[in-house]
Amino acid sequence: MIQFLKEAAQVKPSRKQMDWLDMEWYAFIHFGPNTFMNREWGQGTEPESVFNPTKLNCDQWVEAIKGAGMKGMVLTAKHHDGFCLWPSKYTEHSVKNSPCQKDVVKEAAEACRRGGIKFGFYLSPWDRNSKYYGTPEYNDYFCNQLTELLTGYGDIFYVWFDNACGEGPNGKKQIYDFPRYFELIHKYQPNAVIFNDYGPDVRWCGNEAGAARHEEWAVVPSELCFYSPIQTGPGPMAKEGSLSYLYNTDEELGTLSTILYSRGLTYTPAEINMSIRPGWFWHPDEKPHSLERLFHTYLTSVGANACMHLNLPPTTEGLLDEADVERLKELGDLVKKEFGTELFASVEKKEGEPPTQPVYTITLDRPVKELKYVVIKEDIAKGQRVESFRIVAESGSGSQYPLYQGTCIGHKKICQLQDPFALQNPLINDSDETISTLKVQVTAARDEVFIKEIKVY
Ligand code: FUL
Repeated sequence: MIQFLKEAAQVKPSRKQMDWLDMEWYAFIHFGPNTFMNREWGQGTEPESVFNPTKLNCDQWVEAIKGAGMKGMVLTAKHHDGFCLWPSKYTEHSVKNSPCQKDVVKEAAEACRRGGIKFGFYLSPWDRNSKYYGTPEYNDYFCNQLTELLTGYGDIFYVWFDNACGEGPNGKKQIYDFPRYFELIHKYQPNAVIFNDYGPDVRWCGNEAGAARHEEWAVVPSELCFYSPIQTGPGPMAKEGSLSYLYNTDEELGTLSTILYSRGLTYTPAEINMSIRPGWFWHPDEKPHSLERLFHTYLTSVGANACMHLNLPPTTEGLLDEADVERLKELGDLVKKEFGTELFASVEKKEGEPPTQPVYTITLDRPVKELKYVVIKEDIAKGQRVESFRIVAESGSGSQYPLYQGTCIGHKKICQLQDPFALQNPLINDSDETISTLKVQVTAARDEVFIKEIKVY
């Protein structure tokens, strides 16, 4: 068991995964014929003429995204309807035969470049329009399109595959050649991370509601389904990688030793994705979600060892909806307000503690009456190790109060001191007491702990 944990602690992220985690949050843009048909999934039979954004302006998208502090954008270059937002040489079902006549991928990539944010794309393998779908030729078709996108639009930070494998024309099913797709990405855009539900670089959190789990580990069991052309049931995307999960896997995955020695563990952090409004595509009768809900998702994604991928669907004009822009601004402003100014404090590691149970003392420059957040980062370049920790406050008079009890940390843990998982904090409601010192005590870890940063807000 101890050996197993030590091996789990050795599983490390790649440089590109670390760069991606540092981005923390970025936008999704769902745009295409569905926008004009008021649909979520097109059938592939929509005439190209429906795609007619009258005021397309990708700079407006970027301005809103950047203004909120997000670091990138991922555009649906092709959704399940097979319509290409760029003038692909390999199909007639694209912008080139629409009244729009613009290469929307190019417009978006260039706007990102101008605005200083990163650009990536979503390319749906499920194509309800292509006549090749359901035949081996489809993989050639798909690779040709993928190559166009990988080679024609500058640096790509992210290739996002929706793993859906539905029926094509005449109920045809397709076997996707993912290893071949991945090879192309590695060849043309070696710094791009790949999302394909189960990895290889980023995995799905298992729902589209923006709901993260209390414990989201980046080290999860690799599974055969990673490179299998047809996925069967949930893989590690829907799992948290916690010790109890890894340990109780007999039924689903086999014994612990089978996992470790035949399938191994992999560093595959989660993405929490959701749309700012109910649909992925824009619908005139929908409204954005509440600020509370979006901020909660921010805390439990960016602040829980994952990234947040927030969809902002342009309207039929080709602009982001003003209501979404306004809500996004509120969200960005709230993030800046809550995390813009940290409290001055010094952090010291106590000598003599066991390497798996270090204690960090945080001394505030001046005592405060209220604390909102403690933000902790592990040095994940060395692996993810902390299993559990607690935060204790010391008042000016020397009394100790439990503030928070947490599980994993990883890239970044935002401990919200009033969240439902926190223990009651008597200091917050007590007008006489002040906090001068905090202790972060790691209570269990898989191996020696390396904390990179602790900040207090
Ligand atoms: C899903 C798709 O079916 C939805 O339409 C959307 O694109 C979402 C992000 O992925 O699997």
